[in-house]
Amino acid sequence: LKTGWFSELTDLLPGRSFSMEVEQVLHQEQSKYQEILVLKTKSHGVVLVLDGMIQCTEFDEYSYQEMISFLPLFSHPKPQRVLIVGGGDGGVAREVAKHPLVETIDQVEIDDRVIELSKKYLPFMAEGFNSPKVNLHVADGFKFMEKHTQYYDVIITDSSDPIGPAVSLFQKSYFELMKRALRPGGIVCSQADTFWGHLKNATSMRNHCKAVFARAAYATSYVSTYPAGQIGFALGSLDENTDFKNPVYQLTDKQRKDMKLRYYTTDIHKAAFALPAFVVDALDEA
Ligand code: AAT
Repeated sequence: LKTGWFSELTDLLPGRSFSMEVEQVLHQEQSKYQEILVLKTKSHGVVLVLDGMIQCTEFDEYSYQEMISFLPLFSHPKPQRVLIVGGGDGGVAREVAKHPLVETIDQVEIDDRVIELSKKYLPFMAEGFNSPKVNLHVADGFKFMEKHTQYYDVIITDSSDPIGPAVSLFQKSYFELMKRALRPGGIVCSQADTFWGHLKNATSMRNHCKAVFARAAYATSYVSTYPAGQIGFALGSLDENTDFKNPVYQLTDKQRKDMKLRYYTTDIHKAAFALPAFVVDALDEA
């Protein structure tokens, strides 16, 4: 390896690696839950890395934060109470707070060090925490879910990968807890890995939704700095009339510009459910 480069080397991605040239290591520590690394890179601005995996880069973070937020929010007719699990950088809170019908946002992040470091080094994302709609809880998302019943309209799980503290958020029992925490008509959306090489994880997340909810779907997006440049989302709805492919709100160009959206459009929303043949077949068979 060239010196001065960060390489994503983890057991989750055997035999391959994505690298970026580092200008400065802004911060490095072992928190109670994970190894946190904040880098200033030549090509991607500030980058947050947890346990060796890239969580977000200044260059393309909006592609992920907007999609994980607006795929579920624009599929729900009245998303007033939203819960975000994970998302310690504040980027998803920033997006969710833009939705005019959202009244309250609870967020439960396990690691307060991610929150504090994001406020310091990723203020363009952590600005999400400044919204008066946001109530931040530092706790385990799985345990938080056990304590809530029939309360939320939308639950967004912006979790790190299924290793370390996030493992429980990929289990079927977590989807059952989310179902209980939703009001009638509620919708969930979870980070669901890439179908390139991790097809089993992707189908398993969609299957949890299918087993637990009246409607389930898998959507995809491009995120240039995530493994294989692609990440999926598992969506579930308590309402059997939910048609994820056709959002209940279609944004005009003016509306999306007013909301400062840089990735999400109504066309991108619809297209997110068009999947490659091998993925369609794997989901059919799963
Ligand atoms: N916004 C994109 C960044 C993330 S961060 C994921 C967050 O989930 C981290 O801050 C981590 O501390 C938090 N987290 C992990 N486990 C739990 C848990 N059990 N309860 C609450 N929060 C948790 C997502 C990046 C996706 C990467 C894709 N490769």
